[in-house]
Amino acid sequence: MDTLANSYVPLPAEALDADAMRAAIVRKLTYDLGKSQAGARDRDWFMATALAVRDRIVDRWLSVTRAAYEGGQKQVYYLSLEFLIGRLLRDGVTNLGLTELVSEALAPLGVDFEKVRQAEPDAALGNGGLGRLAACFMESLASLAIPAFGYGIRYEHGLFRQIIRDGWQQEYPEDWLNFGNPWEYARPEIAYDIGFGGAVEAVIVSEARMRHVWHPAETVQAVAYDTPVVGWRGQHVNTLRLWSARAADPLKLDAFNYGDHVGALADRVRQESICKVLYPSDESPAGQELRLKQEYFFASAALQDLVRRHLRVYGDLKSLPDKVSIQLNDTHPAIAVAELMRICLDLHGIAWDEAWEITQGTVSYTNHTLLPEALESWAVPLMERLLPRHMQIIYLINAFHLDRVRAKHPGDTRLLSSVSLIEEDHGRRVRMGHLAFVGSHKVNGVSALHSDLLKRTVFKDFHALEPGKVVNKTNGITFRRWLQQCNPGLTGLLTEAIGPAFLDNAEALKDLAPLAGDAAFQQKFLAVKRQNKEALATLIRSQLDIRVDPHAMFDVQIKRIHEYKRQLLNVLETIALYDAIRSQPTRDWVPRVKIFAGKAAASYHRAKQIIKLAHDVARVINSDPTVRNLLKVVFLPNYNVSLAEMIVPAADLSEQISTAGMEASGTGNMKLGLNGALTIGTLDGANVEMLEHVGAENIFIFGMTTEEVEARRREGVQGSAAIAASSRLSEVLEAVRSGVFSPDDRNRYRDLVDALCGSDYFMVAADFDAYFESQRQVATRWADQAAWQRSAILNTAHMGWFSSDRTIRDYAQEIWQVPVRR
Ligand code: 26V
Repeated sequence: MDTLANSYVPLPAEALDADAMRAAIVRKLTYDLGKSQAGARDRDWFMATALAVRDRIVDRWLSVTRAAYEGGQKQVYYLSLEFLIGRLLRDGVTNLGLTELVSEALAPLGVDFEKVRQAEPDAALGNGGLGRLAACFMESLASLAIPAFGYGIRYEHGLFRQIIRDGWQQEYPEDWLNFGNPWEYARPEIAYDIGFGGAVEAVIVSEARMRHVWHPAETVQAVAYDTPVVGWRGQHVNTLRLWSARAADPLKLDAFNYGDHVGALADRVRQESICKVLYPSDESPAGQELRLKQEYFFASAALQDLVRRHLRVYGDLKSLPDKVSIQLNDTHPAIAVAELMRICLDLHGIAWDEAWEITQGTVSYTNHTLLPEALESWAVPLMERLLPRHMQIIYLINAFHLDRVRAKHPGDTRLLSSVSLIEEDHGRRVRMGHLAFVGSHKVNGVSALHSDLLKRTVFKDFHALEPGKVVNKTNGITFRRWLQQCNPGLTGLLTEAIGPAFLDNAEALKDLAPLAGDAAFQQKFLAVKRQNKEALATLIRSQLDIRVDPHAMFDVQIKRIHEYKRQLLNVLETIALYDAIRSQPTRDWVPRVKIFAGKAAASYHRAKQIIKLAHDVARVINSDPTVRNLLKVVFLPNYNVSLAEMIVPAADLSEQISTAGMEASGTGNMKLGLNGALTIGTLDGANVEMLEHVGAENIFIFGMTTEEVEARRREGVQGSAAIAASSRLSEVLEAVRSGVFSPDDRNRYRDLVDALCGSDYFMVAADFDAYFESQRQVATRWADQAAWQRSAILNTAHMGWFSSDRTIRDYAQEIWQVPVRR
């Protein structure tokens, strides 16, 4: 089935005319915003431009949405507690093909599109990789014309704003909605009641049948806010539907009339707090009740919405698995399994077995981490109090599930307790990963290694019971944002060199490979990179008042700060290099700028300490005259999608140095590789597949493998062993420990160094020498610029497979069974 044929709506001629666009923008400014041109600021022009662009999306949006129902197409629903979207203006404008037109429309008004673009606040409704993946997937779903909805929460405050004071991270609230959001349509009429607490009544329907009625103690309304998501070339538009909480009873009028003005509002404030802030997902176990409320709130709203839509067209729920696919982005929406069962059983009177078939046939689950401390579970008493009917259903799911296991493996109590949905050891808890697993027809990991590890570790017993259920879907990134939009220079060069086919088919980037050794092309490739580096250097200068040389190697590590990602390893290597430069200042050192950016979870002290160390080291190195311009250290504050879009095109070296076995995939690795950075990395996550695609001579792989890490941990080898064996590392750690970089507080890093001497859980000491050595090979390659440029070009050429279009096609084919154009 060609999903495009019946949905194509050409842009009206007026939409392609710069004068008409200008008039539209001015109309928006005047009549929607009530501003004069003279008084308009960049932010106002942004709003007016976004509203005018939005108008050009709506007709298609409405028509393709209608066509999907009428054509009986299967719908994909992507349930995610996070969507790390960033800005949307350039996304919409690029995909509609209006980039030049909008610039032309604005120029005669004396308005610079670039400034307008930058006035848009980032929608930071996510923590990191998981949320950004959801945003890339939404864009690819639309580009592939797969009818889909994203469901999530419209947080009033996204991820905190990071401010660095005296080297320490501080968190401030993010107010992305302060000046309004031009992309969203509020749908106050699309609202669902979400219940919490209360009791369950068992009603006898007949001798053979019992019906359960949940009487919640409290209900909150979920109200829809829709954002159109326009695909590449503007042919298809999907919906991102985010839910906001609205108190069912906004004001207790009697209390108000008695003069209790605050009390009259208290319930409302409490209920509406559900969508106030994004939880930092990489913070220790979410024991918080509010987090569970968020999870149920959005999962229930999504299910009520999609069930209502399905019933309107098909009349009953039997056909749900044929017409609907629900993808759970991690376990955060896993309660959807119990909620869909409840809807089938209690609201539609469907018998258990059929309800289970419908649920399993519809739902699938993506796992994004193996870290045991990151696997979600909820205390049974909390679940019983907040979601009493769901708890009953989970017990029943578990009972049937364990019956099946017992029938296959009688007497195997170890197996039973391992696969039980209820953990009995540390107080009774519901294991959300287990619930998601049993409620799904497919479970996937996000890179080949990660999926294999899923089968070997967390889901080992499940995998043995149901081989074939765990599959791999290696992550990808949308090339529209991460190449075309963020790197127009490179996009232009590529188009000139290999033609525009790669814009529609990422694999066509391969055509670049024959040019990798071409000296003239290398010069052009280098020139683009240089220009991007100059832009970043300007940003660094304006933000930090540090001058960096665009001719130096830009060595970049940008991601959440976490011990397993090993920014500490990078900082320690920086110190070692500093020592080496100081002891031989006249050697032919390769000039480098070490660039860091990333946020630490607010309560993660060790991660904040690492940020502080990076700043302490930066201060010492950047002010040491013997180092001159050979080494600079820069920490750019408040890492977000927009900052990534500045750094990624300017990077020469991409640091992907996580402890093997700990990074499920990584996606920054792909973004940086696509933009011509060489990777230095471990055999972890999708680095493994990057190695296969770019070839061993174009990537720097070092360090212990997953198996070696496991063995070393099992044997309990201490970090002190590695330190004793390395005079270089010993010196570095002695300097850190003794306060060379923290003269104001000489004990600041004592515990940090002690942890490395002890268990060295993340193998920082164990991998140090291998990493240092690999970095010297990087420098050697850099010294041969022709060889470096060749590798850089081949990285871009071989990154096509990492397009999220490929990932989404794989999901469509193997998990969702929806047709997709090739
Ligand atoms: C959660 C937690 C919670 C407890 C403390 C430690 C910790 C560390 C990490 C996490 C992240 C959980 C989920 C997540 O964000 N995974 C990321 O998903 C990306 C998209 O699949 C993937 O590229 C990253 O490798 C993976 O970390």
